[in-house]
Amino acid sequence: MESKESSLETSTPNVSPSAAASNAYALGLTQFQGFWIPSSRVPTSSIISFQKYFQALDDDIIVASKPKAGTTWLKALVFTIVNRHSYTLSNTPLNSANPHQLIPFFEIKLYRENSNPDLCKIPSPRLFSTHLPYPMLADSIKHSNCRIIYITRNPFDIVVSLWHFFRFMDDWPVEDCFEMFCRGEEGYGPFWDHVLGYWNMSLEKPSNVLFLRYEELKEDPVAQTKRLAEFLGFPFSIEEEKTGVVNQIVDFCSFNNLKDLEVNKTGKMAETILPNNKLFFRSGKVGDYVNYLTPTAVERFNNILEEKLSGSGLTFK
Ligand code: PAP
Repeated sequence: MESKESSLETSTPNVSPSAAASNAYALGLTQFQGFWIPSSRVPTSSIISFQKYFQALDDDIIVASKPKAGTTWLKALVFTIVNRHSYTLSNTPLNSANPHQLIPFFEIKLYRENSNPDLCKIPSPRLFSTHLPYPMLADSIKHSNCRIIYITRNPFDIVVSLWHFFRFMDDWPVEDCFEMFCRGEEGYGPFWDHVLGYWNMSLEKPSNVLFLRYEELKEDPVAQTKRLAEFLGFPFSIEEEKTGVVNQIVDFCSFNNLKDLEVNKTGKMAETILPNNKLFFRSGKVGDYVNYLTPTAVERFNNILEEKLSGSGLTFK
């Protein structure tokens, strides 16, 4: 794989398709700036435009993740926390829009539709999202004081979630998806480089980058929602805590509540190739991978991960 630093200096797409492409998902990937980008849905030109034109503001909030790590859930929480004084839970736009429509992706939506969109009129704080790895973010983000919340998840559940998600294109074997992860050739992968980029920044700039895990959110959503609100600069008051506001937000953003909203049951986002929004809500469980991956496969990936993450202090249970 080429050096990420040097590839970032060029504005010319430097792409190469996956050599091992054997299914619709893999065929849509290209190697770009050191990572595998699903370029059939995310043209590299939109990434270049984002890197060139996006001007971060100090109060911007960016939700970052690898696909299937809990992005939709985190977006719902962030939107609700930040806008809780403007909307009640009964009139929040989340009742009629999928979280992805309220916190747009730089590369999948904003810079794909327009190479230099006018983002000045978005009310403060502006909420954005990205699946791009840290090295591929616009420099203005790295040099600003804006806040990034990164969510990750046990990679085995990510593999299984991703495999299910893309079965609408191709009924591919879960083993193929797993092998791609082992090679580091999945969308926005390698997994280890993606997660390490944000992990290291969360250590270096803890007031700018918050590192969250899907499993922690599942285990104690109330504590993690408070942590999130504090990091975002929208802490809950004692009064709010006493009157149950945190619990209400957690319940509203829960898997069971979001998945049953009409927009998420039957809605579809016009700008995507996805057949419906229901695909974003499958089972929402921790550890579902044991039903799909063999212990040998798990051990193999664990060994790869141990080597790739060694010395970083980052581990996955
Ligand atoms: P995306 O990157 O395509 O947006 P993302 O939202 O990151 O996907 O991940 C989807 C996973 O989060 C799905 O996991 P599963 O396949 O293992 O079930 C989805 O069910 C889960 N998910 C979505 N919303 C919630 C929620 N509110 N609480 C918990 N899990 C959720």
